[in-house]
Amino acid sequence: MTTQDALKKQAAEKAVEYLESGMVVGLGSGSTATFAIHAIARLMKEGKLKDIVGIPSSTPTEEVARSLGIPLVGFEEQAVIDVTIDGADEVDPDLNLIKGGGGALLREKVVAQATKKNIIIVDESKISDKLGTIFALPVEVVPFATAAETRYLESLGAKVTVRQNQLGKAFKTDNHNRILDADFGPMDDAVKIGAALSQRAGVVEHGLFLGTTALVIVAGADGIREMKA
Ligand code: ABF
Repeated sequence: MTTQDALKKQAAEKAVEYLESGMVVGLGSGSTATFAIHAIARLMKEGKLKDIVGIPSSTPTEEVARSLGIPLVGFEEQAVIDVTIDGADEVDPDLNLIKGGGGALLREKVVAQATKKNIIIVDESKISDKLGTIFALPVEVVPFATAAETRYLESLGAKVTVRQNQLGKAFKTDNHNRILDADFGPMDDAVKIGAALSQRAGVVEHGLFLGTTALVIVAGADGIREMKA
């Protein structure tokens, strides 16, 4: 296991301490969140967590959780999620996030908005002073609008890449949309960019998660620290 993976696992193990039996748990996406899913399954097996149901934020997460025997439900069965544990691509000092590196940002944001307490788990490489320093902003767009939104994002000052999959074809999200990775560089006004994108026809969702997070658990060389909203 790499050092970074060990740190991700440490953050995940810390986060699951916030779970209680009987909870509805939002299951995040990405490698860090996957460590948390394994930790939940282990606690269930040890009898330390009972009567947990999970709502997965992506099909890969659904597959992992199902393979580990975590009971899964949808929003048809549960309207409110008690705790969600998810990863992020970048975290600023105000606990604002860039998410979507794995392409799951729409379902992740739907899960986050239904959650009473959102917990983000990261290794220290994700921490920055200003969003956009580390990671380009993922923007989910309908396929029909790919070229139009590329030009729009460029007009806002971003360098735009249409995300491709391993086969060099356009990446498709769980919702059959495209992802534009918009590199704005360090953003002086993420709120303004988020607002512009949220009202833009053709943009389904963007990876700015502003004001949605209660706690960020950061695992680093000096140990684990918690950033609270
Ligand atoms: C997910 O966590 C995505 O939003 C984000 O891209 C990812 C980070 O991936 P990893 O934990 O593998 O670094 O929620």
